[in-house]
Amino acid sequence: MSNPADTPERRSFYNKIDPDHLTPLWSVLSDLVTKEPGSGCVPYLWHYPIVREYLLEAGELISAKEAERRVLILENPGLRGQSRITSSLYAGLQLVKPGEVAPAHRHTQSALRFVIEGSGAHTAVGGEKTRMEAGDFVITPSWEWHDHGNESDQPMIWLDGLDIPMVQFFDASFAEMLEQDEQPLTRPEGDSMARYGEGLLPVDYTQGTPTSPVFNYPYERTREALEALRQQQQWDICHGLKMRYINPVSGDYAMPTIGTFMQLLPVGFTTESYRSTDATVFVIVEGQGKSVIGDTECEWKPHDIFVVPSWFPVSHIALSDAVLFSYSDRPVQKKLGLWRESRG
Ligand code: GTQ
Repeated sequence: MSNPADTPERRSFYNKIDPDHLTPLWSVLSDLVTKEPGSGCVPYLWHYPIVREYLLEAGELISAKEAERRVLILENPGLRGQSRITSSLYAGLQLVKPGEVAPAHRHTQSALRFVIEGSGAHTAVGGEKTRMEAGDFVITPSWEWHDHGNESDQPMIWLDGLDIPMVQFFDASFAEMLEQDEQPLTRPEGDSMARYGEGLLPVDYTQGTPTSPVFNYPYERTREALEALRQQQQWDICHGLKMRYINPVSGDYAMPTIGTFMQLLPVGFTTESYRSTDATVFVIVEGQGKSVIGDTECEWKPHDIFVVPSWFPVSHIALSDAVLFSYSDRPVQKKLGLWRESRG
Protein backbone atom coordinates (compact mmCIF):
# COMPACT_ATOMS: atom_id res chain seq x y z
CA MET A 1 0.00 0.00 0.00
CA SER A 2 1.33 3.42 -0.90
CA ASN A 3 -0.20 6.87 -1.14
CA PRO A 4 -1.32 8.16 -4.61
CA ALA A 5 1.17 10.50 -6.28
CA ASP A 6 0.81 14.28 -6.11
CA THR A 7 -0.03 16.10 -9.35
CA PRO A 8 0.05 19.90 -9.84
CA GLU A 9 -3.80 19.95 -9.83
CA ARG A 10 -3.97 17.90 -6.65
CA ARG A 11 -1.30 19.99 -4.93
CA SER A 12 -3.13 23.20 -5.75
CA PHE A 13 -6.35 21.66 -4.41
CA TYR A 14 -4.60 20.68 -1.17
CA ASN A 15 -3.28 24.23 -0.85
CA LYS A 16 -6.76 25.62 -1.43
CA ILE A 17 -8.38 23.57 1.36
CA ASP A 18 -5.47 23.95 3.76
CA PRO A 19 -6.55 27.31 5.31
CA ASP A 20 -9.84 25.67 6.25
CA HIS A 21 -7.93 23.02 8.21
CA LEU A 22 -8.70 20.19 5.85
CA THR A 23 -6.33 17.64 4.42
CA PRO A 24 -6.82 14.66 2.06
CA LEU A 25 -6.84 11.23 3.63
CA TRP A 26 -5.38 9.52 0.56
CA SER A 27 -2.07 11.36 1.04
CA VAL A 28 -1.58 9.89 4.49
CA LEU A 29 -3.73 6.75 4.62
CA SER A 30 -0.93 4.22 4.32
CA ASP A 31 0.98 5.99 7.13
CA LEU A 32 -2.05 5.99 9.41
CA VAL A 33 -3.36 2.49 8.78
CA THR A 34 -0.13 0.53 8.53
CA LYS A 35 0.11 -3.11 7.54
CA GLU A 36 2.08 -3.81 10.68
CA PRO A 37 3.14 -1.94 13.83
CA GLY A 38 5.98 0.58 13.37
CA SER A 39 6.07 3.68 15.54
CA GLY A 40 9.73 4.58 15.36
CA CYS A 41 10.36 2.84 18.70
CA VAL A 42 13.66 0.95 18.34
CA PRO A 43 15.43 -1.79 20.31
CA TYR A 44 17.93 -0.41 22.81
CA LEU A 45 19.85 -1.44 25.91
CA TRP A 46 21.00 0.84 28.73
CA HIS A 47 24.09 -0.47 30.53
CA TYR A 48 23.36 0.04 34.21
CA PRO A 49 26.89 1.06 35.34
CA ILE A 50 26.83 4.00 32.89
CA VAL A 51 23.39 5.27 33.91
CA ARG A 52 24.22 4.70 37.59
CA GLU A 53 27.27 6.99 37.35
CA TYR A 54 25.19 9.77 35.81
CA LEU A 55 22.42 9.29 38.35
CA LEU A 56 24.88 9.62 41.26
CA GLU A 57 26.28 12.73 39.56
CA ALA A 58 22.71 14.11 39.39
CA GLY A 59 22.58 13.36 43.11
CA GLU A 60 25.25 16.05 43.63
CA LEU A 61 23.42 18.56 41.43
CA ILE A 62 19.94 18.57 42.89
CA SER A 63 18.18 17.22 45.97
CA ALA A 64 15.20 14.84 45.79
CA LYS A 65 13.12 17.55 47.45
CA GLU A 66 14.00 20.27 44.95
CA ALA A 67 13.62 17.95 41.97
CA GLU A 68 10.40 16.52 43.49
CA ARG A 69 11.56 13.29 41.85
CA ARG A 70 15.25 12.92 40.99
CA VAL A 71 14.97 10.75 37.92
CA LEU A 72 16.85 10.25 34.68
CA ILE A 73 14.35 9.34 31.98
CA LEU A 74 15.21 6.44 29.67
CA GLU A 75 14.19 7.83 26.27
CA ASN A 76 13.85 5.49 23.36
CA PRO A 77 16.40 6.59 20.70
CA GLY A 78 13.61 6.57 18.11
CA LEU A 79 11.32 8.72 20.26
CA ARG A 80 13.68 11.40 21.64
CA GLY A 81 12.14 14.40 23.31
CA GLN A 82 8.95 12.51 24.12
CA SER A 83 9.87 11.19 27.59
CA ARG A 84 8.96 7.63 26.64
CA ILE A 85 10.67 4.29 26.31
CA THR A 86 7.86 2.86 24.16
CA SER A 87 4.95 4.67 22.49
CA SER A 88 2.72 4.04 25.50
CA LEU A 89 5.11 3.75 28.46
CA TYR A 90 7.60 5.78 30.45
CA ALA A 91 10.73 4.53 32.23
CA GLY A 92 13.14 6.36 34.50
CA LEU A 93 15.75 5.59 37.11
CA GLN A 94 15.15 7.31 40.44
CA LEU A 95 17.71 7.99 43.15
CA VAL A 96 16.88 8.64 46.80
CA LYS A 97 19.96 9.30 48.92
CA PRO A 98 20.21 8.54 52.64
CA GLY A 99 18.18 11.04 54.66
CA GLU A 100 16.26 12.37 51.67
CA VAL A 101 12.53 12.64 51.12
CA ALA A 102 10.77 12.81 47.75
CA PRO A 103 7.71 14.85 48.82
CA ALA A 104 4.14 13.53 48.79
CA HIS A 105 2.10 14.11 45.68
CA ARG A 106 -0.54 12.27 43.70
CA HIS A 107 -1.46 12.02 40.05
CA THR A 108 -3.74 10.09 37.73
CA GLN A 109 -0.75 8.29 36.21
CA SER A 110 -0.08 4.84 37.71
CA ALA A 111 3.48 3.93 38.65
CA LEU A 112 5.48 0.82 39.31
CA ARG A 113 8.83 0.73 41.07
CA PHE A 114 11.23 -2.06 40.38
CA VAL A 115 14.05 -1.89 42.90
CA ILE A 116 17.53 -2.10 41.39
CA GLU A 117 19.86 -1.45 44.33
CA GLY A 118 19.82 -0.43 47.96
CA SER A 119 18.02 -1.82 50.96
CA GLY A 120 15.51 -0.50 53.43
CA ALA A 121 14.42 2.78 51.85
CA HIS A 122 10.65 3.18 51.79
CA THR A 123 7.73 4.42 49.83
CA ALA A 124 4.45 5.35 51.46
CA VAL A 125 1.30 4.78 49.43
CA GLY A 126 -2.26 5.58 50.49
CA GLY A 127 -1.40 5.75 54.20
CA GLU A 128 0.93 2.73 54.44
CA LYS A 129 4.69 2.51 54.32
CA THR A 130 6.61 -0.31 52.71
CA ARG A 131 10.32 -0.96 52.93
CA MET A 132 11.96 -1.90 49.66
CA GLU A 133 14.62 -4.46 48.75
CA ALA A 134 16.31 -5.21 45.45
CA GLY A 135 13.97 -7.06 43.09
CA ASP A 136 10.77 -5.89 44.79
CA PHE A 137 7.91 -4.79 42.53
CA VAL A 138 5.98 -1.95 44.18
CA ILE A 139 2.81 -0.24 42.91
CA THR A 140 1.54 3.31 43.21
CA PRO A 141 -2.09 3.24 41.98
CA SER A 142 -3.65 6.17 40.16
CA TRP A 143 -4.49 9.13 42.44
CA GLU A 144 -2.96 7.67 45.64
CA TRP A 145 -0.70 9.94 47.70
CA HIS A 146 2.90 8.77 47.64
CA ASP A 147 6.21 9.92 49.07
CA HIS A 148 9.57 8.19 49.15
CA GLY A 149 12.25 8.30 51.84
CA ASN A 150 15.54 6.69 52.68
CA GLU A 151 16.51 6.06 56.32
CA SER A 152 19.21 3.58 55.30
CA ASP A 153 22.88 4.47 54.89
CA GLN A 154 23.07 3.61 51.17
CA PRO A 155 21.64 5.26 48.07
CA MET A 156 18.49 3.60 46.77
CA ILE A 157 17.89 3.29 43.05
CA TRP A 158 14.80 1.94 41.39
CA LEU A 159 13.23 1.87 37.97
CA ASP A 160 10.02 3.86 37.62
CA GLY A 161 7.56 2.52 35.05
CA LEU A 162 4.60 4.80 34.44
CA ASP A 163 1.71 5.05 31.99
CA ILE A 164 2.51 8.75 31.40
CA PRO A 165 2.23 8.58 27.56
CA MET A 166 -1.14 6.79 27.80
CA VAL A 167 -2.57 9.37 30.18
CA GLN A 168 -1.14 12.08 27.89
CA PHE A 169 -2.87 10.46 24.91
CA PHE A 170 -6.21 10.55 26.73
CA ASP A 171 -5.51 14.09 28.01
CA ALA A 172 -6.54 12.93 31.47
CA SER A 173 -3.68 14.15 33.66
CA PHE A 174 -4.38 15.58 37.10
CA ALA A 175 -1.76 16.08 39.80
CA GLU A 176 -1.39 17.79 43.16
CA MET A 177 1.13 18.21 45.98
CA LEU A 178 0.32 17.52 49.63
CA GLU A 179 1.01 20.47 51.98
CA GLN A 180 3.43 18.35 53.99
CA ASP A 181 6.40 16.33 52.64
CA GLU A 182 5.25 13.06 54.16
CA GLN A 183 1.67 11.81 54.21
CA PRO A 184 0.07 10.77 57.49
CA LEU A 185 0.24 7.01 57.99
CA THR A 186 -3.10 5.35 58.73
CA ARG A 187 -2.12 1.66 58.66
CA PRO A 188 0.89 -0.26 60.04
CA GLU A 189 3.54 -1.61 57.70
CA GLY A 190 2.54 -5.00 56.29
CA ASP A 191 -1.20 -4.33 56.59
CA SER A 192 -2.01 -4.68 52.88
CA MET A 193 0.04 -7.85 52.52
CA ALA A 194 -1.68 -9.47 55.52
CA ARG A 195 -5.13 -8.35 54.41
CA TYR A 196 -4.95 -9.16 50.70
CA GLY A 197 -1.73 -10.99 49.89
CA GLU A 198 -1.88 -14.22 51.89
CA GLY A 199 -4.53 -16.12 49.94
CA LEU A 200 -7.10 -14.56 52.27
CA LEU A 201 -9.50 -11.61 52.05
CA PRO A 202 -11.53 -9.89 54.76
CA VAL A 203 -14.77 -11.89 55.00
CA ASP A 204 -17.07 -9.24 53.55
CA TYR A 205 -14.59 -7.72 51.13
CA THR A 206 -16.19 -7.09 47.77
CA GLN A 207 -14.57 -3.91 46.61
CA GLY A 208 -12.82 -4.49 43.34
CA THR A 209 -10.39 -1.70 42.62
CA PRO A 210 -8.70 -1.71 39.23
CA THR A 211 -5.29 -1.87 40.91
CA SER A 212 -4.15 -4.66 43.20
CA PRO A 213 -4.58 -3.81 46.90
CA VAL A 214 -1.22 -5.56 47.48
CA PHE A 215 1.32 -2.89 46.71
CA ASN A 216 4.64 -4.61 47.39
CA TYR A 217 5.47 -7.94 45.78
CA PRO A 218 8.74 -8.85 47.52
CA TYR A 219 11.43 -10.44 45.38
CA GLU A 220 12.12 -13.05 48.02
CA ARG A 221 8.71 -14.64 47.48
CA THR A 222 8.77 -14.30 43.70
CA ARG A 223 12.21 -15.87 43.50
CA GLU A 224 11.12 -18.71 45.78
CA ALA A 225 8.15 -19.43 43.50
CA LEU A 226 10.36 -19.51 40.40
CA GLU A 227 12.80 -21.85 42.12
CA ALA A 228 10.02 -24.22 43.21
CA LEU A 229 8.49 -24.27 39.73
CA ARG A 230 11.84 -24.91 38.13
CA GLN A 231 11.78 -28.46 39.56
CA GLN A 232 8.97 -29.30 37.17
CA GLN A 233 11.17 -28.63 34.12
CA GLN A 234 8.18 -27.46 32.06
CA TRP A 235 9.86 -24.86 29.93
CA ASP A 236 7.95 -22.72 27.46
CA ILE A 237 9.99 -22.61 24.24
CA CYS A 238 9.52 -18.84 23.89
CA HIS A 239 9.61 -17.75 27.54
CA GLY A 240 11.37 -20.34 29.67
CA LEU A 241 9.37 -20.02 32.88
CA LYS A 242 7.36 -16.81 32.81
CA MET A 243 4.84 -15.66 35.42
CA ARG A 244 2.67 -12.56 35.55
CA TYR A 245 1.96 -10.50 38.66
CA ILE A 246 -1.73 -10.48 39.56
CA ASN A 247 -4.30 -8.60 41.56
CA PRO A 248 -5.27 -11.39 43.99
CA VAL A 249 -8.84 -10.12 44.25
CA SER A 250 -9.65 -10.30 40.54
CA GLY A 251 -6.93 -12.51 39.07
CA ASP A 252 -6.35 -9.74 36.52
CA TYR A 253 -3.02 -7.97 36.01
CA ALA A 254 -1.76 -6.18 39.13
CA MET A 255 -2.17 -2.79 37.45
CA PRO A 256 -4.91 -1.78 34.98
CA THR A 257 -2.59 -0.11 32.48
CA ILE A 258 0.70 -1.98 32.91
CA GLY A 259 1.29 -5.74 32.82
CA THR A 260 4.26 -6.97 34.86
CA PHE A 261 6.10 -10.24 34.53
CA MET A 262 8.99 -12.21 36.01
CA GLN A 263 10.75 -15.01 34.17
CA LEU A 264 13.47 -17.54 34.75
CA LEU A 265 15.80 -18.77 32.01
CA PRO A 266 18.06 -21.59 33.14
CA VAL A 267 21.72 -21.57 32.07
CA GLY A 268 22.10 -22.48 28.40
CA PHE A 269 18.43 -21.90 27.56
CA THR A 270 17.78 -20.24 24.18
CA THR A 271 14.24 -19.07 23.58
CA GLU A 272 12.50 -19.47 20.23
CA SER A 273 11.74 -16.28 18.35
CA TYR A 274 8.64 -14.53 19.72
CA ARG A 275 6.83 -11.33 18.95
CA SER A 276 3.83 -9.53 20.37
CA THR A 277 2.17 -6.15 19.90
CA ASP A 278 3.00 -4.99 23.42
CA ALA A 279 6.40 -3.29 23.32
CA THR A 280 8.16 -4.54 26.43
CA VAL A 281 10.73 -3.15 28.87
CA PHE A 282 13.03 -5.75 30.43
CA VAL A 283 15.17 -5.40 33.56
CA ILE A 284 17.85 -7.98 34.27
CA VAL A 285 17.52 -9.07 37.87
CA GLU A 286 20.07 -11.90 37.84
CA GLY A 287 22.38 -13.50 35.32
CA GLN A 288 24.11 -12.79 32.05
CA GLY A 289 23.05 -13.39 28.51
CA LYS A 290 22.05 -11.94 25.21
CA SER A 291 18.83 -10.97 23.48
CA VAL A 292 18.46 -10.66 19.74
CA ILE A 293 15.74 -8.12 18.90
CA GLY A 294 15.18 -7.93 15.15
CA ASP A 295 18.72 -7.30 13.85
CA THR A 296 19.97 -5.81 17.13
CA GLU A 297 22.01 -7.85 19.59
CA CYS A 298 21.92 -6.79 23.22
CA GLU A 299 24.34 -8.39 25.66
CA TRP A 300 23.15 -8.03 29.21
CA LYS A 301 24.32 -8.21 32.79
CA PRO A 302 22.47 -7.62 36.06
CA HIS A 303 20.53 -4.31 36.28
CA ASP A 304 20.75 -3.59 32.55
CA ILE A 305 17.51 -2.40 30.98
CA PHE A 306 16.42 -3.03 27.40
CA VAL A 307 13.36 -2.45 25.28
CA VAL A 308 11.72 -4.71 22.69
CA PRO A 309 9.45 -2.67 20.38
CA SER A 310 6.03 -3.88 19.25
CA TRP A 311 6.15 -6.77 16.80
CA PHE A 312 9.97 -7.08 16.79
CA PRO A 313 11.00 -10.75 17.00
CA VAL A 314 12.99 -11.42 20.16
CA SER A 315 15.01 -14.39 21.32
CA HIS A 316 16.94 -14.66 24.59
CA ILE A 317 20.04 -16.68 25.36
CA ALA A 318 20.95 -17.27 29.02
CA LEU A 319 24.69 -17.67 29.64
CA SER A 320 23.98 -18.26 33.33
CA ASP A 321 20.73 -18.76 35.26
CA ALA A 322 18.89 -15.55 34.50
CA VAL A 323 15.89 -13.77 36.00
CA LEU A 324 14.18 -11.05 33.97
CA PHE A 325 11.51 -8.61 35.12
CA SER A 326 9.43 -7.01 32.37
CA TYR A 327 6.49 -4.66 31.84
CA SER A 328 4.27 -3.64 28.95
CA ASP A 329 0.83 -2.23 28.07
CA ARG A 330 -0.59 -5.74 27.52
CA PRO A 331 -3.60 -5.34 29.89
CA VAL A 332 -4.82 -2.36 27.89
CA GLN A 333 -4.30 -3.97 24.49
CA LYS A 334 -6.09 -7.11 25.65
CA LYS A 335 -9.08 -5.15 26.97
CA LEU A 336 -9.28 -3.26 23.68
CA GLY A 337 -9.04 -6.45 21.63
CA LEU A 338 -5.79 -5.32 19.99
CA TRP A 339 -3.21 -7.67 21.44
CA ARG A 340 -1.54 -10.21 19.13
CA GLU A 341 1.39 -12.55 19.48
CA SER A 342 3.25 -14.86 17.15
CA ARG A 343 5.56 -17.73 18.05
CA GLY A 344 8.44 -19.05 16.03
O1 GTQ B 1 7.85 8.77 42.00
O2 GTQ B 1 5.96 9.78 41.80
O3 GTQ B 1 9.74 8.71 37.43
O4 GTQ B 1 5.49 11.22 39.71
C1 GTQ B 1 7.93 10.21 37.24
C2 GTQ B 1 6.85 10.83 37.81
C3 GTQ B 1 8.39 9.10 39.30
C4 GTQ B 1 7.02 9.40 41.33
C5 GTQ B 1 8.69 9.34 37.98
C6 GTQ B 1 6.54 10.59 39.14
C7 GTQ B 1 7.32 9.71 39.89
